[in-house]
Amino acid sequence: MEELYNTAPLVYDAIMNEAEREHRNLELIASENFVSTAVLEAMGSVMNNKYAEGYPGKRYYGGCKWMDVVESLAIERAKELFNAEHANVQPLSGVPANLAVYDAFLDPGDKYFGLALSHGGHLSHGYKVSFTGKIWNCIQYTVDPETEQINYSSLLKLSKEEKPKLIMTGASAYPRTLHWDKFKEICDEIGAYFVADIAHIAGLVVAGEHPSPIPYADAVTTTTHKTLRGPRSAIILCKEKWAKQIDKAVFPGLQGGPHMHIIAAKAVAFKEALSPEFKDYQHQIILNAKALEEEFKILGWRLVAGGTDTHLLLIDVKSKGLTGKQAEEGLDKANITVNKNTIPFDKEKPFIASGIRIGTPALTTRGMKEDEMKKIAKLIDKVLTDIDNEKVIEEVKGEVKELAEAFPLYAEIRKSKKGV
Ligand code: DSN
Repeated sequence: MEELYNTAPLVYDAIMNEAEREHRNLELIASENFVSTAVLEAMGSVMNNKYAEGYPGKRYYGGCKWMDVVESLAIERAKELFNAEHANVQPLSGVPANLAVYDAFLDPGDKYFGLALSHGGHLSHGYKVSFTGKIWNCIQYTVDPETEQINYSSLLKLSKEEKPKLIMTGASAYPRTLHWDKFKEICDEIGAYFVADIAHIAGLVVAGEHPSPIPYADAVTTTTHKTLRGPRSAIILCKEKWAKQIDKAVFPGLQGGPHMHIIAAKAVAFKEALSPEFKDYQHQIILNAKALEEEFKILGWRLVAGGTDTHLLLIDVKSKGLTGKQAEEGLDKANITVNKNTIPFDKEKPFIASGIRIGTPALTTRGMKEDEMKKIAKLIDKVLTDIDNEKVIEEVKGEVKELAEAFPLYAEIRKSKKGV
């Protein structure tokens, strides 16, 4: 990154320091991952320079020949990956993708359902401070107080009472399998559109490690940077019959010029995701999450919904007298990165929270397996059960360093670092 170093040394330095941080820390944020250098190269390419409003073969700007090539590759690969009839690869990220789908199916003020934030849902599933909760009338459904999982009978009952025009399904902090067939039955019963946001589990879906909503849902949204391990962005998949209105909602409804460098990177990441190695990677993500589950249970931690079927776990740290914020900060000091997270029926605000969310996609990319997961669970337990003990934190930090060195990340990039 010679030119960057010469032009903007402080930015160069921050980027290099971030590469070092990503290597040195144990990254357990369930929504994060490490992309390949091929994906990074596509993102940092001249594809950034071009306006390409419109769609392949139908642009509002001249000179779009190579834009059409990369966007068509991304579209075809997305369709193949998910076995979808139609793909729109232009959404800038997850929230815009969800906004576009709501716009395609709803009029302002229409009623829809979304899973409540503290029950595992996402801001863009109708949370009150999000535009998705202001433009449309969102009723938030919750998980069952006993199982901490979706109760499909209760959801059916509520749906019959409220008659939403659309049900948004999917989650950002729900550790169990989502049963798309049951959601579909509910939607059919009341004549609602069925939308699935699979941002967290898209990679698992591609690899057959989680059921796919594609056969059931009218539209499916996903970010591309979580388990899917692509650039920071999103796509929408839908039945052919909705293709026109989805495309219209994305452009010109919500967005202007698509980010073609990111679309190029999506085409790269989707090619990687079509490989047999990607399937093995997704399987290991699940094995690793199960290993964490087993070890945390042995160590006496309460897991929301009793455990996990996916890439993530939610630990109720309140059950051992901590807040999520304290746990996150304590672990951060030991170079273990997690995020505080509300848990179902949480009495704390999201900024404090009673839980932490832990996910395995990023460390699995580094090559860590079940043995490392068990070790990491023990390190987390060591910090959380003695959170004010600086000596313990230093000890754990040392063990984290050893693990990080054994599974190096972005070694070539870090090796080239110059001082500023
Ligand atoms: N903010 C993301 C997450 O961490 O789950 C969802 O978009």
